[in-house]
Amino acid sequence: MASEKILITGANGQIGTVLSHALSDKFGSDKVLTTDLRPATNQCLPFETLDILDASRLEHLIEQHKITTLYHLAAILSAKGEQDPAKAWQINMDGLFNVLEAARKFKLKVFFPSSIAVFGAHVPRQQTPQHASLQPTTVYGISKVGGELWGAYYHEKFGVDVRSLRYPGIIGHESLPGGGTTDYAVEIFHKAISDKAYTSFLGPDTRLPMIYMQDAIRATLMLMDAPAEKIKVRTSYNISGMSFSPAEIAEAIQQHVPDFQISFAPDFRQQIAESWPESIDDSEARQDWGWEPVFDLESMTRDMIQHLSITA
Ligand code: NAD
Ligand code: AKB
Repeated sequence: MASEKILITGANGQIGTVLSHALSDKFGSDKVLTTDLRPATNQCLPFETLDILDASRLEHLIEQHKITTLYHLAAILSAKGEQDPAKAWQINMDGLFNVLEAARKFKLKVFFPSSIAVFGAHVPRQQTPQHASLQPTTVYGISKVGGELWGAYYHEKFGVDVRSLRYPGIIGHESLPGGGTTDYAVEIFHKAISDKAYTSFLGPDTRLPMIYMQDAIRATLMLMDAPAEKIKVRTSYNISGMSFSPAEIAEAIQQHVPDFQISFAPDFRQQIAESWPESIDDSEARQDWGWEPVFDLESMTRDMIQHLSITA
């Protein structure tokens, strides 16, 4: 869309830091307004402070900047959410309502990231299918199930073009994670470079679905670019990149850092991880809009080590 003007909430987080630059490369830096509760540290894009709970400021910014598309990334993630469930529920649900209501009023297109955290008991943990029972055990997962359903409702009842992906754990060298259960898979690289040792808060054999940042950003742009008739899932699409355990990623890192040592001290996040799938079936995203990941464990590890070694 030639006149597209984008607002990103939670733009200073792990994904927003990278997505905002990808969108600015695609549409031009004057077409992207980044917003967050906390001030920008290294953002060079236009920025406004925005608490997503402040609906009137959100609407003011949308009007002032003639926004057409909103990427709603502001949220509290799984591990942080368990430490303050009421706050996580408020930010994740009331924040999304403010976004959906603004989208209805101003006819915006919306991207809402969901998560593999929507799954819980009673699903196959290998190749978890798109359409499965959603009984999460974290407040984060419950908020994402609610968010998916509200997105589909706003699409159905009000014609709002809400699109969504169930991201796996995202690994990238550009930014640090913000309080999730999959954070270990980013931390491990930083510690491998700085200390040649890492203590994992998940046990050695805890497999989880993961995706490299480049693939996650590409999936997001592909989904948002796809013609509306190709979007058959209006709750949220499963997408997959790779699957591995802490022991397996440590072995992949040892190919590049031979004296790297891993130890294990599982904490409360172990239980969260055990409630999630080990791998994801993303065949509907592949069929509907041509999704295919590029990075596997080996190529992601090589790229992470290369980038982090340069900046170390
Ligand atoms: P993050 O924690 O790194 O960033 C979230 C950002 O939201 C932070 O910069 C924070 O300051 C901001 N924020 C928090 N409360 C806010 C409020 N009240 N108002 C405005 N901003 C507020 O998270 P992320 O990893 O970048 O995740 C972005 C989105 O993607 C979230 O919805 C998350 O659930 C989803 N997601 C992320 C992953 C992942 O592995 N990173 C996986 C699945 C889904
Ligand atoms: C988390 O661990 O909370 C996130 C996610 C998979 O949603 N990274």
